[in-house]
Amino acid sequence: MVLLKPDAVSRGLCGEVIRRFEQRGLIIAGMKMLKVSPQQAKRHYQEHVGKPFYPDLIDYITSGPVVALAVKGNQAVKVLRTMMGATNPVDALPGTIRGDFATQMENNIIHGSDSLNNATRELDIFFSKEEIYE
Ligand code: IDP
Repeated sequence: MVLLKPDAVSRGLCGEVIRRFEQRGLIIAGMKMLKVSPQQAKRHYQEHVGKPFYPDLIDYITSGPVVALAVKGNQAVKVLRTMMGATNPVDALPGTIRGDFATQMENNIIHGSDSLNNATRELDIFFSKEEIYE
């Protein structure tokens, strides 16, 4: 499950990021633009409740439209996480999405699930079953 975060949308980077996924051979099985509701944001980021950056994280992800993607492919979680680069863009290598397009942790362009279990949980927040295609 990928979210192109509000800064990716406002900076016009969605096409570039999706192009990289498709070029790599990953399959876009679902895609939609939406404004994340506070309820969705709290479910999505439940593991970060209580951390100092949590309020800003919720404010940010609900601040403007995002593009949600259901992506599949061979070892898709691992491949996507590698393509995304380190959470802190300062540490992200050139050639990764964050390494090429971001410098700030709070505006790091993209979310990608870190496990299949989390992908299933997160897909359920943003997609109905009918919105994901074989
Ligand atoms: P990930 O997005 O690489 O999976 P997580 O640890 O799940 O990283 O954190 C979720 C998001 O929360 C990050 O993408 C980043 O935007 C934000 N975040 C994580 N740690 C910090 C921090 O220490 N300060 C500010 N924002 C943070």
